[in-house]
Amino acid sequence: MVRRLARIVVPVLAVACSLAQSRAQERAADLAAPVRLLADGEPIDIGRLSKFAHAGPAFGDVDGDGDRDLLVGDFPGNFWLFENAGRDASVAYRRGTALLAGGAKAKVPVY
Ligand SMILES: [Ca+2]
Repeated sequence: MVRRLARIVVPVLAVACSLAQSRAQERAADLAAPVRLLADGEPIDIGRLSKFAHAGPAFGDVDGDGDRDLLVGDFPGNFWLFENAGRDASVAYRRGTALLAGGAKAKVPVY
């Protein structure tokens, strides 16, 4: 009896899991297409600033002028600031520069 029940339940569960996975993939497909951010009209490429291209971006008002700038941390522990010369609704990032802290390049030790 248990084997007969398992022959019915297992295929039903497999179909249910397959449908749930398909719906999850459909929802993921609803995301907007990625947008390449520009700085001074050129695509932002951390690989050009850092010898390692791994990047951790964050948005925040770094310079205190009321709009969100782009701050990117890289793998060696440096930070690159892309000042927003526009507004939050229509960003215009300037070319990336090293973030300074106390007059020196900000850096987080990486072990
Ligand atoms: Ca700002």
